[in-house]
Amino acid sequence: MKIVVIIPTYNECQVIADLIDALEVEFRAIANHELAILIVDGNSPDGTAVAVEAKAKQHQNIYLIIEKSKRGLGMAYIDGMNYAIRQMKADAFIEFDGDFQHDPKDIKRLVAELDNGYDYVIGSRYIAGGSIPQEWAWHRKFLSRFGSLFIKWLLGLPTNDNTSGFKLTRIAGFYDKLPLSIDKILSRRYAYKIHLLYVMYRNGAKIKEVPIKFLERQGGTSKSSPKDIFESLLVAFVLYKRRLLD
Ligand SMILES: Nc1nc2c(ncn2[C@@H]2O[C@H](COP(=O)(O)OP(=O)(O)OP(=O)(O)O)[C@@H](O)[C@H]2O)c(=O)[nH]1
Ligand SMILES: [Mg+2]
Repeated sequence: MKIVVIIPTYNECQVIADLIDALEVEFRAIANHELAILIVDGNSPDGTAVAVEAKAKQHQNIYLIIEKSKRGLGMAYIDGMNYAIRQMKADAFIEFDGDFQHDPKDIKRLVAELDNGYDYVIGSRYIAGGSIPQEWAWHRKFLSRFGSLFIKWLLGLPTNDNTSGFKLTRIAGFYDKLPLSIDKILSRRYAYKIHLLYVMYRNGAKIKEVPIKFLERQGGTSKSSPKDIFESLLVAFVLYKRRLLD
């Protein structure tokens, strides 16, 4: 199968080259699939795209989309997902952060569950064996953990990590159901993740959580903001209302 690792970036030039190298090493251990990297850069002023272009000269499986400007995490992923499906003819895609918070070594564990027949594999911080960074302030730990629990309860989800950024999606059977356009997606930012998870679940995806250790950023600065928390709750309430009307 063709599996595309989609990485949105905004000012990640400190680590993106090392991250690509680490992914390429890991890909060699997944011999039964064809893996590619698709970077969706928000026109970073720090030269992230230049660093990616240099790596693309070394490896043939690196693709780069440069957006006109920073449009939000959700929009970057939607652009990437549409490109992976339509232009790259992907069978599955993986959502992956560009700051080393996700461990490239975990990719093969997600892919193994695709091979086991699962459609949606979540790198989960909130099952046995998973974790979040110890360095996080208590309020970030609290909001992340209880936000995820609240979303699970509100939407009747079977999953424990409902805001994870590290996920594998099988495309066959789900592409036409996914809200992959600006007029369908409920958030252009982080909260798009809750919308896609809910749609996969409601459309009968076989879901598997595998434990991951979510690491601390290796460089650069965070783009997450308190707005993402409010938007996540808003998206969850909109989905809850839709569920009542279904
Ligand atoms: N193209 C694009 N990439 C983005 C945008 N917002 C965030 N990113 C990238 O998406 C990934 C996740 O964003 P982060 O800022 O790391 O969010 P986070 O992991 O929740 O926050 P930290 O734990 O503080 O790093 C990183 O690779 C960012 O560079 C955006 O608007 N456009
Ligand atoms: Mg991050």
